[in-house]
Amino acid sequence: MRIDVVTIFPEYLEPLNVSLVGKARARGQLLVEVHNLRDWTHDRHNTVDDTPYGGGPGMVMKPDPWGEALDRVEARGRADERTATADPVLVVPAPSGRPFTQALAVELSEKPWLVFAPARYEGIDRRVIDEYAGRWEVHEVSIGDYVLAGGEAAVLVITEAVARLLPGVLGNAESHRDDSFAPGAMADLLEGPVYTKPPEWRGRGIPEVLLSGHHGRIARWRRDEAFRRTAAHRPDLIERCDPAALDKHDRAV
Ligand code: 6GU
Repeated sequence: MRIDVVTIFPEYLEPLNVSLVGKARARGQLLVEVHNLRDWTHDRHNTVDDTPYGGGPGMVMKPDPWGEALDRVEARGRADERTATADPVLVVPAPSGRPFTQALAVELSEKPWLVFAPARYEGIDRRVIDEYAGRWEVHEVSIGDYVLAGGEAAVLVITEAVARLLPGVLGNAESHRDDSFAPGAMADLLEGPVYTKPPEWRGRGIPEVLLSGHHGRIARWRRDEAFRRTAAHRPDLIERCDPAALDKHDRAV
């Protein structure tokens, strides 16, 4: 996969050199290019924002630098044999976007080329998104019901969620299976608690069932713990789940 990020804070994306995403880049499973939006300004002050039409507080990102930047990013990707025939998918992080979910992470992980356009200030001039929506697939995405100062942190979040789904990036493909929000047996339940050595720590032991070696009972216990945790932390997930996805035992828990 190829990922381009256009931002006025390239240094904000440095965590993409670390850990899972950094390793995927080093292995060549993921190509990331971070571009400075100010490289496509032409005035002495490298201006990227201006006052909003219609008045109001804050500033709006000017369309010109974005248009030049996104056109250049597209040309660079097309010049690269790995994305020469691919279509860019534009991801615009914004609190006004559609909620980012595991399902969208899976969808994006199947694309060969993502271009992120994180905004600062009150957002990007709408004509930029409308222009590229006519040429590319565009997703406006929010990572939660709170307001960040800019979209860069959301780019880190979305990139990590997507990168770990790429083939070969996670050591053990089974690690996806029981993810909270993964489709399958534990559908719509959060993961329950986990334990490792030592068997006693500060006087606290391990739930006996995990030491029993009885796989059926362990699976039952994990399911119950997942159900309990979901009911406590995310009752909305239980409300909206298909009643058929709950087993008899869940109701007793
Ligand atoms: Cl994607 N951007 C900003 N600025 N704030 C947010 C967000 C994104 N998602 C939630 N809050």
